[in-house]
Amino acid sequence: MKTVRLTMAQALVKHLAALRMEVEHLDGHTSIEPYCGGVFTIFGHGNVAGLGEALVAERERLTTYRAHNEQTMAHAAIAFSKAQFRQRIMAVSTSIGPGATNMVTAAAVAHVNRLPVLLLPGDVFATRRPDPVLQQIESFGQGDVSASDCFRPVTRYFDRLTRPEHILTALPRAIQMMTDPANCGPACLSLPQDVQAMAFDCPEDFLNPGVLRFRRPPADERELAHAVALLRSAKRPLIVAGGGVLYSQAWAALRAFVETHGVPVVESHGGKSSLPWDHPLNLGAIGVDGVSWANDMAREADVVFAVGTRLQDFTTGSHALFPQAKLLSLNVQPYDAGKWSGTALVADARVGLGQLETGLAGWAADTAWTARAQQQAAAANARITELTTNAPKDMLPYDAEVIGAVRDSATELGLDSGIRDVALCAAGTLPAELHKLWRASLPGNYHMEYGYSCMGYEVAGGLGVKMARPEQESIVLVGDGSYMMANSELATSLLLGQKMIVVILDNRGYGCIERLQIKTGSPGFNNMLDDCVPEGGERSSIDFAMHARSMGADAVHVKDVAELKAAMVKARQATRTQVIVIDTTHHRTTDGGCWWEVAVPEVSGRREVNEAHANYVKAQTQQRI
Ligand SMILES: Cc1ncc(C[n+]2csc(CCOP(=O)(O)OP(=O)(O)O)c2C)c(N)n1
Ligand SMILES: [Mg+2]
Repeated sequence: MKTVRLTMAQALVKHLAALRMEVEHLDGHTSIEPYCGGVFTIFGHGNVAGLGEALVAERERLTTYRAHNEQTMAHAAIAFSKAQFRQRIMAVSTSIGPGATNMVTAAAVAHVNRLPVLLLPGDVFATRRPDPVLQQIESFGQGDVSASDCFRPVTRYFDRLTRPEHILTALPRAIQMMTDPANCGPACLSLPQDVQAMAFDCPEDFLNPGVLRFRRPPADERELAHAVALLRSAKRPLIVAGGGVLYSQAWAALRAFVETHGVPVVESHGGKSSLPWDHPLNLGAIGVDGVSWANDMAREADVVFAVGTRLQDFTTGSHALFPQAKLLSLNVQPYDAGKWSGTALVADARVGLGQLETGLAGWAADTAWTARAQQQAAAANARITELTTNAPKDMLPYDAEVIGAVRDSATELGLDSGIRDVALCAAGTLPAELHKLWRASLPGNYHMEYGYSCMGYEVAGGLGVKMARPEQESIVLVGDGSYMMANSELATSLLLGQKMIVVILDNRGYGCIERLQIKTGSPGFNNMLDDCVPEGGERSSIDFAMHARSMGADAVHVKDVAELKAAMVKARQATRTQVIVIDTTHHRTTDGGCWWEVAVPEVSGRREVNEAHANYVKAQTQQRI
């Protein structure tokens, strides 16, 4: 066997640079692409000398990007992979200690959302010779614990490489996991700084890995037979499309299935854009953030066919939305397929939908059910136009109008927003409004991180989307609170020449949480900025446009929705990152969503809390248990 003398870091970087993936595109054609889209890194002690030396040597084959915060640069990497339906990744490298633990939240984001990212935190010396080094946490009771152990519960593969040749097993295992559709998630290879720099005899084969492919596991014959029997018994079936439809690129199979059998579709946050917004059988958003017409049909369905969804509480109304229905779950991951005593069909979504067809020949939903869904879907689109364009003028604009103006600004330029734009968000009032109201015509044009719903994902996520889909408009819609939590990758977007449009909705606080607080019986407290000024404090006055400008973006504060639309037209024509700020109200939202379980205190001196608790206990009786 031919070998070459390399440091562990050099072998790692050369392997990553050489990896190729067979990527499937939206139109179905495939091409061989670099698997790793680049490395985000902030250097410090623990990665600058070892990994840094290897990265600079390979910079022609594998690009290194500098960012401003470890958590958010990892968010950008995660968004990159989500926007490419998990087919490509980025790696993220940090120093030891705070650099590493800054990235733990991002690891959790990727873990919850089943998204691949290769995390490469630096670690303390394997030899322990200079201990304790700067930033070493020092456990009194466990000699082998370091800050990097925080990654264990939030990664799907964790390894600490204490010898250079460990890279030969650790890296292929991490990649195997990230390219396995069922187990896909974040991998963490923690790299002690001395080991990064140690040399070993690296087999040359390691530097020329084979082409990667996602596998598509078919269904088991017996599970398939049960699934067919269940669907054949259904008169009022409803498909819940989840993120798995997108990751499996099963949109054409889903469309064929629903059109053949007359089955209406509702979409989770993860699954939105599985069907075009104007498909006659697409009822739109289901659940807590759903629309009333979709939720009404969910309450009457006799079989809910969950395709590629984790069935989280926002989708199922904390399991109280469709307790009457029998559940069939098609999922590549048995953990998900087996949830809530449903009938499991473990398979790739696209393959599984295809396999069902033989057994379902001649079967269709009741014609009245299908017709009702079609009427609802048609009426829904008029309703959405109404909600997003015709708000009362006696108060500040609300999120729905902002969504309408952002969308319609494309029309002014003769563009189709549904095709052109990727709308991105993660937390606050906006996810519910976007879920209900955003119109996506192509898969992936709705990019919502609503697994971890991590404030601070937004601006960085917009950067990752632009890097993955340069031909599209990356539009970040973000609340003032989430923007304040993490915004520094705005500067990175300018540094890297990756244009995005950021629309900040400034309602002066944590609007959605205040509404939740009041709904659960408490007074508004500690959420809106004006309620949080102690004696001697100063009323908050953040100039978001000036803030964004200071980082290099073009930014304007618009006074109303008409100005917003005009600013959006200009922003679309610009080539560099644009920020538009608009004052909004948190007192107005669209309705339609179903109950969500939030625990209300059992005893309280407040009448409102007691009332909320009584309602809470009543709502719980509807839950599937
Ligand atoms: C990192 C993180 N911390 C806290 C929360 C809880 N949380 C969810 S939304 C929200 C407020 C968001 O405020 P803003 O972005 O201004 O949106 P608004 O609700 O005002 O529309 C908070 C505190 C969260 N989701 N993520
Ligand atoms: Mg706000």
